[in-house]
Amino acid sequence: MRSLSTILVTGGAGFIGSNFIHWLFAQPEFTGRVINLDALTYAGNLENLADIEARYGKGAEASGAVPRYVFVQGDICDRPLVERLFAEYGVDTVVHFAAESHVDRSILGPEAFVRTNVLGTYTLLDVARQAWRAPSGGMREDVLFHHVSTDEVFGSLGEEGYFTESTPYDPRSPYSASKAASDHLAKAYHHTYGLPLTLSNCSNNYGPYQFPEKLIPLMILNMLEGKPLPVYGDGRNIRDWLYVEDHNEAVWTIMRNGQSGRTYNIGGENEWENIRLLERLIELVAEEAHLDIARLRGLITYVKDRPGHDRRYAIDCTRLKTELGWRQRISFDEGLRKTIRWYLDHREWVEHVRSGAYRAWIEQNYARRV
Ligand code: NAD
Ligand code: TDX
Repeated sequence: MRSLSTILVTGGAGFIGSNFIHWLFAQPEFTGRVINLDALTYAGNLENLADIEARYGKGAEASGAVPRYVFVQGDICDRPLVERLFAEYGVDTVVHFAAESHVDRSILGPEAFVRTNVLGTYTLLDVARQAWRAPSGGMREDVLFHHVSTDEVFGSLGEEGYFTESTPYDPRSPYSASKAASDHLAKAYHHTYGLPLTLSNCSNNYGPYQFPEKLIPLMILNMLEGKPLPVYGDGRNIRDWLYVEDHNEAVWTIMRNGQSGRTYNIGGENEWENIRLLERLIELVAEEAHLDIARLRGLITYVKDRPGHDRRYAIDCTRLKTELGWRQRISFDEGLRKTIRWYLDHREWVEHVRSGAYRAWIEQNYARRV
């Protein structure tokens, strides 16, 4: 029986990780604690979790009580630090979100991707293997390492077909190659050492707290600011979009009920050509922000294509639906409207993450806690 009581969340200050921590604390069945290990790269922002810190962090609990939320600024490649966290807090679960995650950045500078995504994942797996040894010599059975991965490891589809859990890996960008390597290491630790492990490969996420370099927040903000809307190539590349809360519910479902050693695909069953998505987004932003639709359409600008740009991703998530009973809850229009409203209401957040000004905010609000 999995304990799921002291959960090391890596990358918990990023987009999906911070949404996961919010989502987890909102689940009545979760009574445990979260240790959030994040290096606070450009993509990590503690403002995302200010409410969680205030409610569950140090100082929120009656004196003497153990806080249910602990933030540690640090690098997943820092082995002594990771070992210390396992020992100090008695970590029984890892959910590993931390990564360099943006394809365009991986094309410009692959090294950080290899370091964090490959070496960092190896470090976490190896510390878990040592920390979770059972007295009998095997592995404890009440522990779990959940590795969060992407559909991009499967490569690029033509007009037909879907990625299933048995699709051969065929990564084509430095980002997806580094994620594929991390998946292989995670599976190897399960097969070789018996590390209790689940793994998920998810399609494109969108929602609050996403750094505005990814397609949907970038386009929303450029519309609000009257800037060009850059469409790569012919705009006909296809992605399968999923609201971030649906992803996180899937991750938690797998952590609770997934079979150790098994991989689960997570997807929106919601394929859109980039240009069609942008046209719909323009209609919704015009409505939500009361902007002139013709003016927004005039901002569409075709630009040079991304090198090696994968044509189509589409996920078959039948396994997750039939074996674990998960399903998507948020329709695309509903999710896009929520996302647009969130960016409209959080202009200061946008300013902070773009300028790095949130670092001053962190200095004022957090002591380095290691
Ligand atoms: P993100 O870039 O928004 O956040 C990554 C977080 O990891 C940041 O908080 C950053 O500070 C932290 N981090 C980076 N390097 C670190 C290091 N060396 N040590 C500790 N922390 C470090 O990413 P995201 O979009 O939230 O993605 C989270 C995970 O989900 C990634 O593993 C990604 O591959 C996967 N994923 C993302 C999507 C998507 O559409 N965004 C889809 C499928 C899978
Ligand atoms: O300005 C842009 N113009 C454009 O046409 C940007 C930023 C993107 N695009 C295109 C490229 C892709 O076809 O839009 C699509 C989506 O691009 P991204 O938001 O960069 O996402 P993608 O490359 O598909 O990867 C995302 O999904 C899988 C995440 O960034 C990954 O972390 C995740 O693993």
